[in-house]
Amino acid sequence: MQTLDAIIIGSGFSGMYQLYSLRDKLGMTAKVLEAGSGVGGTWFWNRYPGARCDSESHTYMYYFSKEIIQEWEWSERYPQQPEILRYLNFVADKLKLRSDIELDTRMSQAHFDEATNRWHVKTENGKEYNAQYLITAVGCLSSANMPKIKGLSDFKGKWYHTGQWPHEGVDFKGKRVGVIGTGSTGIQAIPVIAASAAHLTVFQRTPNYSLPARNAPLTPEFKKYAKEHADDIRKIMTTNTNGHGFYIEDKSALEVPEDERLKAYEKKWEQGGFQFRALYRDILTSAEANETAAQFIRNKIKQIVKKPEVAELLADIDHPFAAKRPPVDSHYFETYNRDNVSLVDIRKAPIECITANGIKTTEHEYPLDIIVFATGFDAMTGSLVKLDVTGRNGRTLREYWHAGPRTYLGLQIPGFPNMFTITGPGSPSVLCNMPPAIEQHVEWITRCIKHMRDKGLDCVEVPESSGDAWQAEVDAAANATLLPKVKHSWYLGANVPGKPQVFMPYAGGLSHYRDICEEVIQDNYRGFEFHAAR
Ligand code: NA7
Repeated sequence: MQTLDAIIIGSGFSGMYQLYSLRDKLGMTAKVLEAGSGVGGTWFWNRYPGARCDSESHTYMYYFSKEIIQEWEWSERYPQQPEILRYLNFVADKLKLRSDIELDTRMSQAHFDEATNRWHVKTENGKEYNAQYLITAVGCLSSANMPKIKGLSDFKGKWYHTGQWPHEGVDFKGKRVGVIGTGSTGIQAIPVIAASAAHLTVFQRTPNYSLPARNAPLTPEFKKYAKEHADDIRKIMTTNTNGHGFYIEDKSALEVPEDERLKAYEKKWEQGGFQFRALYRDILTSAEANETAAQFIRNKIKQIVKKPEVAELLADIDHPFAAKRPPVDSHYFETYNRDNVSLVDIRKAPIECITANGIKTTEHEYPLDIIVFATGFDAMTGSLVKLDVTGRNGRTLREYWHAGPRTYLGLQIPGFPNMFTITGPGSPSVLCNMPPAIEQHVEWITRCIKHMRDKGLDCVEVPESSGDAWQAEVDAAANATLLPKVKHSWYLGANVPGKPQVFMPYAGGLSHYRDICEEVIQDNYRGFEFHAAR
């Protein structure tokens, strides 16, 4: 058994920065346990065709290191999966992290020992560790949601989930392909698959708004600008609602005349990306304001898609715009103008089963060679409850969260002392550009641990009352927006049958959340309880 100060689970953006912070800033001993055979987390697994980040590359990176900012160069406005993976490998080398990352090592069990205030951790490959701190860096969208559709084992063709894509890739040439799912992932993969498949059938349950990315190679001028203005860019990312590189305009969609508003939407549509959503402050809070954006996008879909019945199906969206995470696409709607692409409405005629030959809906059987499940993730809690973690009084996380997650600030869970959850439920991360949200969490945790070391404290935990009070804040923040209005959203856990429906992310905005976390520290870690070493 190896004795360490900290065990970190996962080597994506979070785990790598947490390792660097504890090891190199605080001089602690720490190890990252990583189930994959390489670093990168989400970007190690999600290798499906068209996989790309919908945050702009100059903001989808660490900002804690000036050297990394200066040395790394992105090639496109939105980074593709292979480039992000190269970036994370570059960081692992640059910060000399590899010696403390155990690859191909899946944690199988973690148990809190109340006598010593330490975690006892076991891995599937038989390693054992004893550590004061257990820090989960498992990502929010990393546990694949595989729908249980009758007959899958009878299917004679091949099938894949986008989040567990084979590293050798998949050849769609000459194949009849079916894609289930039209979330961000499906919307990215569909145009790329359509370009090589003989025929692509898209099975759509809920139509989706999507914004054009307008991806393009970055110009030398922009690359220079981003490096020279790194401090300004970081300031924007850390003082706005969503962690992106722009502010939300402080203007109501309803206070501008219609022609002016349409021109503004048109301009943002042409510019591409999430800035469309940032045009008016009330798009996510007023149904009326939201409808102005929603209607604009529905009209765009009908203009782009040439076959009226297909356009109608794609634009038949009844939830508010951006109340489900809006995808950003490259030629998604245009793809339906191809002769080799068809759209099936499984809201009207649901999938009955999978047969040996393909997918059978209540109306028709579609013969297929390959089925792609772009069906998303058991978001925010899935990867955490899968970990076999036992806290105080022998209580497991799965038991504790049976009715939905409870955390304090998304950072700690009542009854799980000395355990921190980077981007845990109750934090705003999934509503934001991730890297700045991750940096804030890692830095907060690092400060808390330093505080404990400075004061000779052995154990930090949160009482139930802190978890209850924070969940009330999470609910209130969500209810001030249109987000909980969507019944089938993964923010609520509604995409996974049987999952308790609790609004999971904190919707009060990243900068406000940062302020709360800072106030908590200034107020002597309000809501946390510390115990001195025995
Ligand atoms: P999402 O956004 O959860 O989308 C999943 C899609 O799959 C969505 O269209 C679902 O329809 C559909 N789905 C899920 N289960 C089924 C079943 N059983 N039958 C038919 N269709 C189904 O996941 P993504 O991977 O696209 O994106 C997740 C996040 O990853 C994204 O926001 C980015 O942050 C990165 P539904 O809408 O539930 O009717």
